[in-house]
Amino acid sequence: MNILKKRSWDLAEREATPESVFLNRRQILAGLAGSGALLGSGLGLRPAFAEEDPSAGLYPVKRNEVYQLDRDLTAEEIASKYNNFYEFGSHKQIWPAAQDLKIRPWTVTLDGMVDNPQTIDVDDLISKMPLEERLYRHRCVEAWSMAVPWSGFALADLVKLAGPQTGAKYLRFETFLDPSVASGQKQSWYPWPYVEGLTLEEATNELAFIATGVYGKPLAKQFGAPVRLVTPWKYGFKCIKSIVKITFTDQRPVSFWEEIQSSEYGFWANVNPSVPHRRWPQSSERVLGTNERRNTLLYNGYEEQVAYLYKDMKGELLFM
Ligand SMILES: Nc1nc2c(c(=O)[nH]1)N[C@H]1C(S)=C(S)[C@@H](COP(=O)(O)O)O[C@H]1N2
Ligand SMILES: [Mo]
Repeated sequence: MNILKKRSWDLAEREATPESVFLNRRQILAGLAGSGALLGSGLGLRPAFAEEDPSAGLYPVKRNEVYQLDRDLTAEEIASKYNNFYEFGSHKQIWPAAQDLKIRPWTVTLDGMVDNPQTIDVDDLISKMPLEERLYRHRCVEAWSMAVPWSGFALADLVKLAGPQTGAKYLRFETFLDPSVASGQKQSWYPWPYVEGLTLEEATNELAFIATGVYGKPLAKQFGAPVRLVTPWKYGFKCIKSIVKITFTDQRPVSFWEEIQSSEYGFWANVNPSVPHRRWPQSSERVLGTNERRNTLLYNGYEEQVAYLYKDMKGELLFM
């Protein structure tokens, strides 16, 4: 038989947020709720997305067309089943284990050198921010890559909410700590919780983004729900997941991987094809889904937006 099956990697960019599909699903769900045929009622209609997520109704959000890709988006099915999230295991198939993470209630604390220190409920935070969708490339230091439609808001808006004081130079991000849910955190040789850092200047660059959703829905847990950082010009490990705290400081934060192995992982972690990592040459990357090999681009293709940040830096290891 000749069945024409659409391969997952045929997903075209314009299908990233199949608005009609999601809207219809939402309408159907609303209809079901109204008719008493509730979710999880045994009809097998319980959606895999937005389970108990009060922000589900906010998505999909309008795409910001400024951010264009040079490749197809990675299919959701591929991107959501190949993740790094060491809290749930040191392999790529952590998505089932990550479903144990409770993402409500959830608060994010903004503290340190700020005028407006606060602990804010994640839904209050999301409702305050102008949400948009951005298509970004994502490049892991392990030399695989994908292209993903994030939803969320500019990190610069969150910086504004905090109100950094004079002298604040860095943002230090922290992931939740709960070994009873995240069994990886029982492995005491790792310096939990996961920590990452940016300079204030990087954090207010237009590309720096806080993702609250992906593929036109709230973030699935394995992507780092309910809030995660996205810095597409840096190696993926900078994109800290499931953030609970952001501290503004004058001290350069030591990140999780830097603490573990400072000869291999540094603070800056900007993508550069001509600076090999000890274990992975960085000149090319494997595209998830297609396994195509592509040449890696300086700053992951975002040189125009970010090169100025590093122009006058001498003696810094910018590319590890
Ligand atoms: N808290 C936390 N954040 C994390 C990680 C992690 O293990 N824990 N892994 C990082 C790495 S190495 C990568 S490549 C990206 C992977 O993001 P993805 O699973 O959404 O592709 O998340 C980053 N953020
Ligand atoms: Mo990574």
